[in-house]
Amino acid sequence: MNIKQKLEERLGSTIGQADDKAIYYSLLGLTKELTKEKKENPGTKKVYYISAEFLIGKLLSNNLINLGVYDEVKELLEQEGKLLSQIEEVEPEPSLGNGGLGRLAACFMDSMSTLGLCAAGIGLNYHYGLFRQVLENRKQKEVKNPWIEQENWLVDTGIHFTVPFRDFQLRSTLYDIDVPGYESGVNRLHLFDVDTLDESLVEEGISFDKTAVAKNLTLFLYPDDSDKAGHLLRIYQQYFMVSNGAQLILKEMDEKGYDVRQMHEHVVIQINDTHPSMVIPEMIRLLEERGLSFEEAADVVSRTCAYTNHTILAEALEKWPSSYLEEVVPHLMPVIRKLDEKAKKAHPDEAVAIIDGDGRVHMAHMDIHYGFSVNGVAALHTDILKESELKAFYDIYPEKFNNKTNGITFRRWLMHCNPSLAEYLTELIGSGWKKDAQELEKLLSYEAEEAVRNRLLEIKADNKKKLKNYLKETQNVEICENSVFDIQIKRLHEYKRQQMNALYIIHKYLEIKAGNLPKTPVTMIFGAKAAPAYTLAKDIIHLILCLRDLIEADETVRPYLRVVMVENYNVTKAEYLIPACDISEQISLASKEASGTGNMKFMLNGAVTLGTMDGANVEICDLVGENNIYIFGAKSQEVIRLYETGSYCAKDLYESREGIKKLVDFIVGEELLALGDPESLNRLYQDLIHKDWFMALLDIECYIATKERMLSDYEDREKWSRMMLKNTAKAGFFSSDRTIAEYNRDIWKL
Ligand code: GL7
Repeated sequence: MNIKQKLEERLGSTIGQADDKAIYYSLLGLTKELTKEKKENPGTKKVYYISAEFLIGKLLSNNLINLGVYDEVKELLEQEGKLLSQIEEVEPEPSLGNGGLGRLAACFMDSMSTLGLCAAGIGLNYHYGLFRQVLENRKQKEVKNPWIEQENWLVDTGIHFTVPFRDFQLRSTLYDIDVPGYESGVNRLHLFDVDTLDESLVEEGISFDKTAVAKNLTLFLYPDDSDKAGHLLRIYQQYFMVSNGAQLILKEMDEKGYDVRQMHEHVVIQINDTHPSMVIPEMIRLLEERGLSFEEAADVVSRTCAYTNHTILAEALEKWPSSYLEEVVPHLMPVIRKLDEKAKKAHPDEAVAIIDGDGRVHMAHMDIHYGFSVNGVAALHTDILKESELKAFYDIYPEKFNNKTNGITFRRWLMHCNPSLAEYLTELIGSGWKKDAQELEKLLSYEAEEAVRNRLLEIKADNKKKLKNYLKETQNVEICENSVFDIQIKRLHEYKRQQMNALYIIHKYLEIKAGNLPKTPVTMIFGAKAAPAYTLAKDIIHLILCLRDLIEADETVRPYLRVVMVENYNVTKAEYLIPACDISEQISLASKEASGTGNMKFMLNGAVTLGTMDGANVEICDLVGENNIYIFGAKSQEVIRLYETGSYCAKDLYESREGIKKLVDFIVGEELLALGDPESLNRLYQDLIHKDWFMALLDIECYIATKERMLSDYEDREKWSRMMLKNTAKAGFFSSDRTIAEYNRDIWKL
């Protein structure tokens, strides 16, 4: 049977007669069936990538691409008057992740399958994700984000484990999502769930009884941890994830007849940030149950586990009070204490202790002592880990430290989200880039060809129109496709400095009011969720939405400047936004953004970066050269020095620079107070003057100047299109296939 026959058999009608929903569910079933026919990636050594989140996005198109039938299905549907992009609207986006860390895990799953590596992901099957963001009264409201409603990608494996806690135990069920590689074999994403989950526990918004663990364990990703019950719940989640993971690994080893004493020859456990760190003591505990001594178990686990650090922000480096661990997993504490004693004996330095003087367990420290590899996620980030943040560890274990600059899968972030660019590239340089992204460099030989550059501009213009239509349909906002699209989409955090971008908007608003009109209008687009308990982040959203409405109501400004906040920013929205972008905003305070991966997606799709020398921006700059990127602001060394000496003073800048004062004062000026919540705006205003922990005022002047220069360069279409071409051509390095090949070469050795 061919695909058409198979599809119509599932539909029980012709494609033409069926509605989008029926077609979607038939395609889902067919895709699962085609995936089953593929072979699993084989190997005698396997990597288990454990992660609290996998931000996988919708899967239909990507799986069709990887199975090699995307074009066939698309054409088939078109012959019957149907659009695949329309049909895909039916698919709910899985609520299994939140930020760059989760999206990275998803890109890695795609690349591990594609490279034919024997690998699996391990995580939790959240029912409601982080939350769905609703923008109401110029503020963010959180509601649950259900996605497992009908038939979906999850496959019930019928596999169960029992996970012990202090007062009770929980039975798990394992659900799998198949991950077909691009023209390659299949791996699995293993997601554990509890049988006793009770969705009715969630009242209005996202609040629920945090103590009813058997009923709430997999409801939400990162449940609110502003109180003790929240902290405990996160420990319950993490332990549930890793205990199931460890039991699954042992089960698979048993089935293959491997000796657990040789675990390191058959297994690598990649610990993605500190959320899965308890896998170390848990695996040791399980091996002790199987008769290994503590020393033997600790030794083999240390040769099996590798740790990736994704941030230097203290708040994200988990330190659990041992009293909390005693309350949830008392059976793990004896193991952790022994690990701590052993480490202290060899390395008495307080700075590298697992359990500190206050009885807190430093999860990252446990990972570094008892893992064989520690990697950062961009060159600058790894240097900062070695030279400052984790220097005490680097001095002890220099051989463990290595860098793996992040990457993105070009299947999703070019072939799927920007098919016209992908097709045009193939027309110019052949299709080799799909398997070897470095081949994109062949594009460089076309730089002088005006026709090629014009076609790149045309594709960009089409993508801008597509985004315009999408925003009109989904959010009822009308934007002008002929304006400059300036986009900042990422989690909302002070260090990412959306507040600095908001100050730019104020600057531009005042300029336009003063009669200095931009040649081409500018559309400032934001997409960001703020963590529910992060007050200042919510204040920043409020400021942006107030500015949006101020401008919207002002007929003298509106034709030249618009502000859009995309509601509930997620992977699907990113897939519309990124191909349409002109200016990619990557403006974190230098040293704070470990890598960033949005920066890579924008570059690949021909946007030009406006950024600081932070994270992977540094490597982008090296690749494209200073003439094809707009860099501004303090460098990481200077920022680190300012923190060390405590010499940054926002107030001095505010008081001494008239231009800065004018922008900051506008936040609590009468125009905005007439629209916004005075408490919220005031809090942000006070913070900027008295604290400004992430130094927005330090860089605001050069940020404004650089953006203005960029806008003026945008008018020179030849110059701009050369930059676009250069950015796409040089993006090959950022393929996650390259990243994963390096993980395998240096760490996993599969
Ligand atoms: C992050 C970093 O902030 C981000 O810069 C990096 O690209 C990503 C993947 O390595 O990891 N760390 C982190 O805690 N989150 C990230 O996105 C949530």
